[in-house]
Amino acid sequence: MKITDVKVIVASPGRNYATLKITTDDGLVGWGDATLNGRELAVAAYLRDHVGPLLIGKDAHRIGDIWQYLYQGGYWRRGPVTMTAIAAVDVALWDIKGKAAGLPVYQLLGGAARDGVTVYGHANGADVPELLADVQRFVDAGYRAVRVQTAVPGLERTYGMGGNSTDVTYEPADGALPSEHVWETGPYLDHLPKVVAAVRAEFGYGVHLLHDVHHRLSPIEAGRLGRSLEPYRMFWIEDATPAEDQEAFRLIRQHTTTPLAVGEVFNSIWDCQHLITNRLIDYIRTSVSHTGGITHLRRVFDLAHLYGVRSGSHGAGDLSPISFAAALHLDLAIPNFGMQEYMGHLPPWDEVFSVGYEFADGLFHPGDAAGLGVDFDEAAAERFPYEPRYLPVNRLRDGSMHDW
Ligand code: EZ4
Ligand code: CO
Repeated sequence: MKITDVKVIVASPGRNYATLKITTDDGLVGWGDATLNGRELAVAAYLRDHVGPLLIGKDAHRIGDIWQYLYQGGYWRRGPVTMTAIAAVDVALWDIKGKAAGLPVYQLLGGAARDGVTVYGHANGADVPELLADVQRFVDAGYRAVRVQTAVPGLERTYGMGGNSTDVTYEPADGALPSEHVWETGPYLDHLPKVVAAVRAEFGYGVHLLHDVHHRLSPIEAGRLGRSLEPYRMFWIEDATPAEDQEAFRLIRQHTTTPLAVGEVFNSIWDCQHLITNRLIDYIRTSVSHTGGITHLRRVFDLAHLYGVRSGSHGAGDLSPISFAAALHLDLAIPNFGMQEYMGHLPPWDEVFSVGYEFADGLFHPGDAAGLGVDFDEAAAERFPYEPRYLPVNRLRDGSMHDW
């Protein structure tokens, strides 16, 4: 089964997505997600100019060998652009293998280890009453887990908040240039425990609560936050501190029993080796599209399993439905699944993508179509051309750059 064509499509149905299409000589087509938010064209060029030509004529069944060929064979290894490109190829090849076998990808990964995949939704609010109403919306829809974020008094713009807090536009990559926000840690650290207390007072302890710190704290500040949230028994706090310094998580751990999740900006197993083998985290949140695809993410989760760390796959809206489907197949099959993020996608995403995954009673199932169960309409994609978009940046009051 030889690869005959490799094509990259960059389109913006709701937001920018880079999509990889691999075709084989027996007419099978596989889809991969090559989206790297705010850097889409770099991955598209990497695939179009440097990877596509190398794949023509290769046996599409040899997923592991092609992975090593692109990783070891590329000499430079790792990095978000490379690993997103390799992920797109890997996921497209799993899609093809599933179609060739007539089986959904999760069956090729060993079959279902659970009935469905528990997801958490994103509840947001400009203030606590608005947040409570949004949490109610998820509870009513059957979600068993909800991420809670609010605006912070005194700060104009905050991660998790946007024009309309009840939809997924709160975090657009929103400008042709990055917009600039102002950040202050003090008000946030004082505010968040009150927010979570209010959610617990309203909803009790029957729903899992999560929160995303988005890399904004120092390790000792994260320790303080984790400790102040202990009475409310969070499922996790996410990305409490930047993790280029993996050892920094030991400092957080020394101060709190609040579970820790991290990993959405990681792109290889080497970014979390120390975190996992030293048991410094509880959930590893690397994503299928930024961490080398199903092949590599499965290695990350297998390493994590050895050390009692569970999966927590990133599932934001800038990961396309192809990535979300791929994540669901892996989530369903691994022994140490923890939680899957589900942010949803902005209309008119469904004019371009059609999906087989389904939600019921708090759980997603990837469906039983052969392959990933996702289709991409190339003609429809042409109606939504690429638009330059960037995530915001944060500065402190004195103008210093800070993590957004
Ligand atoms: O800001 O995926 O947990 N979810 C997140 C996301 C990230 C985006 C960045 O592209 O933190 O919303
Ligand atoms: Co996050």
